[in-house]
Amino acid sequence: MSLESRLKSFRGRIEDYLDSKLPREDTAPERLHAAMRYAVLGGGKRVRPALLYLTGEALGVPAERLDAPAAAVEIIHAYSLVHDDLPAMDDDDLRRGRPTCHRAFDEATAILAGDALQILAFELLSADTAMVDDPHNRMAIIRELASASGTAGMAGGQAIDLWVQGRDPDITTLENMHALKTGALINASVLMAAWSADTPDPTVLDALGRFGKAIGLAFQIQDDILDIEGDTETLGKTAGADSARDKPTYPSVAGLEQARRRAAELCDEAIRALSILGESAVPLRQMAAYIVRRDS
Ligand code: GRG
Repeated sequence: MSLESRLKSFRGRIEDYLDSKLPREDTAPERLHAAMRYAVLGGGKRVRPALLYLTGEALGVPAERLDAPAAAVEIIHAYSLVHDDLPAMDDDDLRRGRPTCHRAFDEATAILAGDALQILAFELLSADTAMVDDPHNRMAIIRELASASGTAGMAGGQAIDLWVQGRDPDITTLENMHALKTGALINASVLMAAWSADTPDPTVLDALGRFGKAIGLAFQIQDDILDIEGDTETLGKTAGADSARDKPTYPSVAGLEQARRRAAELCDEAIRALSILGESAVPLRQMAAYIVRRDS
């Protein structure tokens, strides 16, 4: 099966699962539920769930075990986009080709929807009965997502993002910010799948950790490149928003050519890290290449 067909089938799977787990908008509080569903459903590439399913597939983990972890990481991602778009943060009007959550609803509802989504992700991970049996593995899955979302991950990266605005950071600071803000959740997607195996092998965990870190950083560098080269319609969000806000990005600090070189280098590094998995990791290697050649 081609990578495109796999991605399409994972997208369908996670879409149905998310739809079944999000609170219905005909139950109270209806407006909050509607905002949560609006933020999660009907858009997005679903890269993090796809990475999680592909990693699981490479390790022979049944897909049913991966549904709750895949949904949890996508729900955390959706919450981060809702909060990132708020007037107090990036103040964006367009996300996934339609008005941002606070524009479609209102600011207070968007803040609350983000908060409730964050909690829902952890509720799913603590309650799902199809996940890996061993409670130690389940705790590791919860820990991966929690630490990737907190100050050692996404929230920490966002704090650096706010701090660097109007400053002139060096490339090390910028890479650290990207690794935390975006890379940590992508890495967690890979590691949550690895912890879903019956007996996770420390060597495989280490290799997948190196893979996840490299593609996580590459993903954000490509995002920075697309902010310059992409168009609003294909991206589904405002192209050029970073430059308009005078936000330091990989290309603005290191130049476009160096940004492209670094993304390609990280893609190679990611692919090399998978050597111990042999043939079973071919789709994951294709995914690494997709991440640096994507146009949205
Ligand atoms: C308030 C505690 C607290 C935390 C907020 C807002 C926030 C933390 C973090 C923001 C992190 C963020 C939005 C990073 C950008 C990541 C990124 C590249 C998003 C776009 O991801 P895609 O391309 O989007 O996968 P789709 O729409 O395809 O899902």
